[in-house]
Amino acid sequence: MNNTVLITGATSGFGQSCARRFSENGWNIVLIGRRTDRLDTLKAELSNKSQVHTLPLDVRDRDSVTDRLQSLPEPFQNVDILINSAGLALGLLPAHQTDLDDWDTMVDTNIKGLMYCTRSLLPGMVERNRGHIINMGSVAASNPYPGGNVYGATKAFVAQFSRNLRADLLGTRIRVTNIEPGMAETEFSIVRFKGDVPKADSIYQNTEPLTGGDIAEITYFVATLPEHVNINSLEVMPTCQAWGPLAVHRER
Ligand code: NDP
Ligand code: 8X3
Repeated sequence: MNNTVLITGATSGFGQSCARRFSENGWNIVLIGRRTDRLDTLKAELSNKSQVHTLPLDVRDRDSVTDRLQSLPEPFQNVDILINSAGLALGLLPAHQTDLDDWDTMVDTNIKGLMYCTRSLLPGMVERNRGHIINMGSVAASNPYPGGNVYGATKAFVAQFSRNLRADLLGTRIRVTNIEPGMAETEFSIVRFKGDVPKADSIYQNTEPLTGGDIAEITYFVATLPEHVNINSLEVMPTCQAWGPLAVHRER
């Protein structure tokens, strides 16, 4: 029987690249995202290497997530790896100017959606004493920046939630990993800037950012280490990115 990986955010970016990477090795794959056309296209692409099940789903919908993830068809029922990649940043405005709806959307997706998916699949993993939760955190969890306000805070949640899961799961063979990427060129910035492609492109101009393929390779590595090896967190940046000095405001 093949191993099964369930990937949220599979219609773009890291999730889509992970689907391709796991498919290369014949894994059964469950693809989750809201854009049905993209799920169908990816399924068609991967179907010669993998058995693929598509699940058009909004991870913010607690009842649907619970219902659909707990009633997966054969041969996808026993999920070995959950990759929680669905997530987003919205805007870069300072906290006092931001749209409260954007904050809600980030909390509902990056925190609550990730919680719902994890909670739906964990009991089966514990019962089988086998599984791996891989969360897409971010360097934004521990590196504050102007306009990062709630986005970074949601990723700080992901970091602590990942560690706390490890504490709860001690004594089982279930692994938990938080992958924390820096700048990566996906649709992330197009979403952040609400469809303003030139603005999104300017973020990556004259740089060599991480790609979805880079993160998929790292995810596959983490997932296929021997079962007794748990990477707790893995922070990765493109070589062209590093930290700057702390900002100091000076009165004139
Ligand atoms: P993309 O925008 O390329 O992909 C985001 C994915 O999330 C899409 O497949 C989208 O699918 C899905 N998604 C968003 N909202 C929902 C929802 N409510 N329900 C279901 N699926 C949803 O971005 P990335 O691949 O770059 O981002 C993946 C993760 O990595 C995110 O959590 C992001 O915060 C994190 N990250 C990204 C970095 C970067 O620089 N790119 C760096 C560090 C972390 P659809 O719209 O079809 O629903
Ligand atoms: C995405 C990386 O630096 O834009 O999580 O927040 S950053």
